[in-house]
Amino acid sequence: PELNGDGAEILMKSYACQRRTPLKHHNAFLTEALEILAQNAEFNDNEGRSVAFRRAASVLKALPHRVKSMEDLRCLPCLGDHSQRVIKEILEDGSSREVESTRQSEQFQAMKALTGVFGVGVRTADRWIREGLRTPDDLIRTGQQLNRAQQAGVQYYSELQRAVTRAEAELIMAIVEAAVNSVLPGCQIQLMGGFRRGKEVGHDVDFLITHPEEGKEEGLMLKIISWLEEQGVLLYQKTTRNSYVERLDGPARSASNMDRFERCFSIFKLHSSASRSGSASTSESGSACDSGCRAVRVDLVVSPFSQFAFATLGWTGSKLFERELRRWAGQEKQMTLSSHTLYDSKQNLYLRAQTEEEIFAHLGLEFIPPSERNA
Ligand code: DGT
Ligand code: MG
Repeated sequence: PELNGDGAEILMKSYACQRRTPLKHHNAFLTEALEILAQNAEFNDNEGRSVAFRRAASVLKALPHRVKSMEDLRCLPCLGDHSQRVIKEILEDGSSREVESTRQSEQFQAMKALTGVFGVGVRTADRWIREGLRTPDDLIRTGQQLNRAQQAGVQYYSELQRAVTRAEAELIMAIVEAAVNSVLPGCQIQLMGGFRRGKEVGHDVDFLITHPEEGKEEGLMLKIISWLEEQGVLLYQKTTRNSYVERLDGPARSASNMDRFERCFSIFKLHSSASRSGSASTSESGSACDSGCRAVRVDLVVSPFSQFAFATLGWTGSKLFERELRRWAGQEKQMTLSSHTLYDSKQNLYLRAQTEEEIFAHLGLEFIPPSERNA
């Protein structure tokens, strides 16, 4: 087994949901490289390869020390031949040729720029690149057909590229609280995603909303959105309706792993001055984002109270941690975990939970707090 600097044994579990992964770790010089290759595999629609690199990176994030030699990797799980080759090259030469040439390739950079547009996925970006387009400017210049989300994505591109700070997230929290409290008192509102895991910046701000009286949350999203629109807060919004039905014979094998909550993908408008001074200002209406204004991606999710613990666990992330939880549930426990429920296929029943702790217990896992789910 692997020994750390003090000669103590490190037992690295193989599922990320069995490990504690802090936000700050000792191996960013390796994990950033592996994550470039993971991202490139995603751009090539190769999910298996992408997950392999992400799992390898995640193991290094959980190590309590900096990797100095290949010896340090003995007995660690999830490090395939390819990842080991990359790590070896970085340890010996300071960088990996494959990683650097990927990073610099025109294809990779164009995919990064185009999938960086809100509303644009890998397939669309790939089609555009084959047509010779490279940047969001190219989309405007050539008059590409864009859907409503993509139009907003192009319009607010540079704003949405800027990282969202925790101060901005808290400002948005205050606005969301004002909206929710004025349309339905007594709701619970939780900051989710990276900010719940302790990140100081994010690419968006995620919120989960529920009401302790089951059923009261029905129709809530539309009311929240109307309130925000009246206040002139929204630059863009698209709301999807709740379509979750609990089936007696267990969860449907859905082709998509998107959850079926009432959900709103939106772009909020903040006034830059307010965003700097930390005070909310929502008085001005209108939907243009002028020079004194900041555009921020915000995701709102409404969950029935009975599913709140599952939704909380499902929307905290990280994405790899979520993926590993589901894999653990399926492969090790014959259970199906979603952001709505946990179904036990051996007993043919849904396992209820009111807290995240209860869900980890049902899964036979030690509880990992949000700040250590940065897998
Ligand atoms: P960020 O925003 O880039 O700083 O990082 P995160 O971790 O906040 O990532 P984000 O905002 O894409 O997603 C927040 C968490 O919510 C993510 O860790 C996993 C989960 N999540 C996002 N979208 C979906 C979805 O469609 N279904 C489910 N089940 N979970 C999702
Ligand atoms: Mg987020």
